[in-house]
Amino acid sequence: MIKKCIGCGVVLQDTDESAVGYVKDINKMDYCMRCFKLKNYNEASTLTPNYSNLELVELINVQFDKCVFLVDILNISSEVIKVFKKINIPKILVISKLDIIPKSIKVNDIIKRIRLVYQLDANIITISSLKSININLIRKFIGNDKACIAGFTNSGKSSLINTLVNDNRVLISKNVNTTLDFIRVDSDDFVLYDTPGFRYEHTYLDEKKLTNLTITNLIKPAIYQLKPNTGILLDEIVLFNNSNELTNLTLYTNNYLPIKKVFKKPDGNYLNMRLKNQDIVIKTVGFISTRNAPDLDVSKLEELIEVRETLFKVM
Ligand SMILES: Nc1nc2c(ncn2[C@@H]2O[C@H](COP(=O)(O)OP(=O)(O)OP(=O)(O)O)[C@@H](O)[C@H]2O)c(=O)[nH]1
Ligand SMILES: [Mg+2]
Repeated sequence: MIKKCIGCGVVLQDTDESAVGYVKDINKMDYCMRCFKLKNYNEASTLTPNYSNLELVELINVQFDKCVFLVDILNISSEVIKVFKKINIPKILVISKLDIIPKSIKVNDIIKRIRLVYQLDANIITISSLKSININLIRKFIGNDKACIAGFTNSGKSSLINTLVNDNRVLISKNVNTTLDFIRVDSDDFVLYDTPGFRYEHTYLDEKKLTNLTITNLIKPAIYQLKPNTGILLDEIVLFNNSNELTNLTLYTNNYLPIKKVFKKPDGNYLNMRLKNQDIVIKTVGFISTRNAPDLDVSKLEELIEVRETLFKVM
């Protein structure tokens, strides 16, 4: 009989130590070696799920009655919404990790803005698994149907499953690609499926060879008023105000990223932007709202950056 790892969903095997799903004793162990190390020693691995984004969409569309699709509040981008739009079974877009944004930001406004900015006609709700906010709305949506919890990697799918069943069933971690395969989770009320995360085409994590930039605490939006010909350095990303006006930037990003002011533009390639009430999304880092940036140079690879009409009312 096939036995699967209860942490990540891969098939367990006790024959090849270097292959996926290895356990010393298949009869006694429920976690593969990788999940055991991740769970007990927080040792990250570089394994990725064995499905392309397209394969995942196809499997979700044929195997399930309903799809709960998560995106964490700092990582909403056209790449994510494009995948959500490909799901053709009854679905709900769930904005997760609501607890990390300040209470002053009105949730209903965000939902309205998402609909408008991404031209979405879908059912959208906001949740926090950590603080158990709006979890009942998910229960109501699922009903008695065969539902899966899907979304990009690290969006909080497994955390939502554990909150829904009120038990630590599946492995969660701050790293990307924790869940590697589909996992059936039974509870008294329903059957749910955890799924491997969709992968971003290109991210800041790849750039930096990092496995996580997870934000688990409330972010404090950092507000910068840049004088003419000054800039900020966000880790390695430069935002430089070339104009002769003040430029306002509000950063909704990982608090761990070092931020420095710069008074001379560092050498490098820049994208020039003229922005008003727009957001610069930096994939897997968060986003920066601009009230007024008439001549802003932004460094770093083009694929990491996306500009959109602002989602949060600029503070
Ligand atoms: N603040 C906050 N953090 C959360 C919440 N839900 C999940 N997280 C954190 O987000 C990180 C990823 O959570 P997971 O549940 O493992 O995410 P996942 O979508 O299953 O990730 P993969 O399996 O890797 O695709 C962990 O550090 C969680 O603690 C939430 O509601 N609030
Ligand atoms: Mg997971």
